[in-house]
Amino acid sequence: MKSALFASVRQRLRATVESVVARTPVADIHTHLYDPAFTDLLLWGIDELLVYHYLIAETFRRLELPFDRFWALGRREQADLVWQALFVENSPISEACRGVLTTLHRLGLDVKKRDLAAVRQWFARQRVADHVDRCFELAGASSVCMTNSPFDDLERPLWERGFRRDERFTAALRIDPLLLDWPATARRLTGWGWRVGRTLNARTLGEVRRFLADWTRRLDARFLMVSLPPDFAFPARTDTARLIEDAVLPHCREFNLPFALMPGVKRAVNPSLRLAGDGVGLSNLAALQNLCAAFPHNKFAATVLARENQHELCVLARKFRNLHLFGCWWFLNTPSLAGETTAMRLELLGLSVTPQHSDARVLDQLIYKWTHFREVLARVLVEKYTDLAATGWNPTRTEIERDVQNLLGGEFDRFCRMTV
Ligand code: RAT
Ligand code: ZN
Repeated sequence: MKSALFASVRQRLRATVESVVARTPVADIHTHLYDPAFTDLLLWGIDELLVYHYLIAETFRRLELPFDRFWALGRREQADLVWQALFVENSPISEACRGVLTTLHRLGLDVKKRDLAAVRQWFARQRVADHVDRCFELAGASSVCMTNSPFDDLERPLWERGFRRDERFTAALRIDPLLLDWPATARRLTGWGWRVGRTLNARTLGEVRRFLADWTRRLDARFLMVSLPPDFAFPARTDTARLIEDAVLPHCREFNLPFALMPGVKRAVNPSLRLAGDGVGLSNLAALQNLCAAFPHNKFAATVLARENQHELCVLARKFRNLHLFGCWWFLNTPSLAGETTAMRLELLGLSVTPQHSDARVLDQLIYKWTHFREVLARVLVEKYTDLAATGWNPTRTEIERDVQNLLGGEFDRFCRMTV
């Protein structure tokens, strides 16, 4: 009797949580999408979905074609090869494959026909402005944060010219080249008129801060970001550590902006795969701990790539209120790993995290990344609220709505606004 009663509590909670999680808009804090004003840089459509680098890596496992021959093909022919290898000759079970099908299905296309030509025809009839609205609506996204690099020759000119912003696309200032290859970046900055030198002396560091201030204002950046190799160390006698300490962190304090670190990526472990050739390594989180401890008046956001780092990362966030965890990044964005990572974070940190970002590179991917993650999140939350109900603490719908809003962007907003 008692357990029958409890099963019905659980069922009611499930219905509430699923409906709240499905309806709550998400502010997606990290994507590689662009404001439509960037025209061709905003990728969308079936061929872009198929040549996503996650799928390219999987396709090469099945091709005998030399890498160069693949890269010499046009995008449509590459997409044909991906479709043939991963969807026709094998069942599309992987998370990235399933994502294409979820996207098409939710757009109203009939995937069971396995008719790529018909899918292409449907996309050819779409207009980009309407398609942006539709993808946002189906993903339940209220805004997406772009990844904006002043060092990207394709996007820089538009920022310099100026354009009318679409408010749904917020900006983050990405500074990998600045922090990871100072000699080359110093040459580029000099070429653009900044008075920097190879040596990181006071004048150069001051000029880097002026550069950061200029681009923060130009982008109206919400935070600064860098991805880092697993062996990133701090403190250290490196250009990277010096630039962080004497340019990036003072800049972030001045503008009250978080600095987002993404450690764990081993770039180009197989360069033949190009963008698909990056790997993962176990990060030394002592660097992050040292930063949080040494700079209590800076705010750090972090997502770490290796599964094996996740527990230590949660414990670190328990110790430092100036550290905000976000996202199940890249190779962690699978239902099983996102599920375990999210459950662990909620168990150790409660609701003071941002459990996911989409990392979408193609507009349409917003649909599947959020459809899939909402399933994961609802599953985890049903467990957690059921555990609470077992104590007699019955979460109300209003409380559940508040919690989900916070997980899907509210907490990150609060972190951005807070002063430490
Ligand atoms: O997930 C990805 O698409 C990766 O290629 C990276 O872009 C990563 O998310 C990053 O921001 O460096
Ligand atoms: Zn990314």
